[in-house]
Amino acid sequence: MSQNLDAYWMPFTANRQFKKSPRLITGADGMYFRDDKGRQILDGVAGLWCVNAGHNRPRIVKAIQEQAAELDFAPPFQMAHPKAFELATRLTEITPAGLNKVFYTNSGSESVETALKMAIAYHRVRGEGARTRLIGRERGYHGVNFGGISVGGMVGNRKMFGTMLGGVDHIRHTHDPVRNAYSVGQPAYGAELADDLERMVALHDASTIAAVIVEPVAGSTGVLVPPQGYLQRLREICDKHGILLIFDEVITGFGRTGQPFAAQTFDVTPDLMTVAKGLTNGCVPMGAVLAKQHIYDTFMTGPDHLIEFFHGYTYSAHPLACAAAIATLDTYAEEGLLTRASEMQNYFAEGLHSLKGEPHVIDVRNIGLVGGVELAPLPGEPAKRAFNVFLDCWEQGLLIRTTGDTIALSPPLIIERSHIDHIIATLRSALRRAA
Ligand code: PXG
Repeated sequence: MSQNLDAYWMPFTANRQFKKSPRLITGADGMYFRDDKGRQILDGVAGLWCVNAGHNRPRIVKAIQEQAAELDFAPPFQMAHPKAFELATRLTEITPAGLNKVFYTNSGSESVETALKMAIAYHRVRGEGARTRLIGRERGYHGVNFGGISVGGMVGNRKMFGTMLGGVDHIRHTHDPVRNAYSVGQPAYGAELADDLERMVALHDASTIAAVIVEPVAGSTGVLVPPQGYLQRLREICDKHGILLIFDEVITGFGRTGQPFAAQTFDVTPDLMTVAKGLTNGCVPMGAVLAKQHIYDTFMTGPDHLIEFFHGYTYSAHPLACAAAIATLDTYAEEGLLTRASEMQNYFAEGLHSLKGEPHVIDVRNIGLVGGVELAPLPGEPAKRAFNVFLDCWEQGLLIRTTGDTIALSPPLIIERSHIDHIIATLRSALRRAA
């Protein structure tokens, strides 16, 4: 390796381990990455839950190239370019009913900050300025900015960073291996865990609570599928108390669970919805917050010439991102990808659940084209066993993700049965080799 690896401080990475034995990706096509040794690596995680249509799709590549040559940048404040409107309209054609206003950001983390600020400001504008409290959930992941880690519930992402936002509380997570281990799809037990929001109301009073934010399927914490009835119950409690419900669909959006959005898969519509990742097929950074009409309307008061919502980013609605997103939506539509996970999920689930009984496996979880395989940790060394399986799979030409001791799979939605067979066989052999 002739390249100098010193200067780059890598994100969410074991830098020293990586720099001792680098894993360098140099190209990609369809279901595969190519590494610097010319090996083909099957992508079991759609990059990082984002490349839903597979890699280097020609229509998207062309759209980005043409856009770069035509309009490189347009200021998004008090200005706009046509594709920003075109994309917003296109998005609202596939989003859950009523989520028809689009605010652009550049990442999932920024979408989360935006949604939290929107929720607090919304209540203030309509005269309930005391509603500032934000409720997250234990084990939640909402990106890495201060709002997101405050409402988030993964201890490793929080413990280093001081006191974070005040006025935040958390409901319990839904992971219940005693009752729900090896559930296929939504687990049967745990709808009552949504009642924890009533506990928050009893403690803080609804009049102080702006919003509750959850991932419909928790991804980063190790694939936690919502128990049957849980999200419905959360929706009911929010409605009862005037609390906004925010779904963080950064990984569940754009077909991952079998419908365009998890809100549709589970038939529960939030008031605000955050997206990113699959919005541009991972090609250009972009995120968005989808809001209900009445939330937008609430802000549209006061003199015409005044800004209604003091928030936005230099790169909101960046022309390259808009072009990439429109071409991505075209690709999804042409190939039926936003519902393809519903066709593939049974085969995927069968493969995943066939890993029950393999060494170290203590649970298997799945929904759509998301899979979680939880391993018993090595005694005294949490996360190491799964990381070793990750390294073994990489050597065998398969990219997976691990978080703690859970292996997460979220392949591109163009996946074929033969790829699923290959993923499961590779994983099985790695598990059998694992210490
Ligand atoms: N919300 C959710 C639900 C996410 O999964 C973010 C927000 C933040 O998005 P950005 O674009 O700011 O990274 C995410 C990100 C993993 C993994 O391996 C998942 C994410 C990021 C990194 C790793 O599970 N999701």
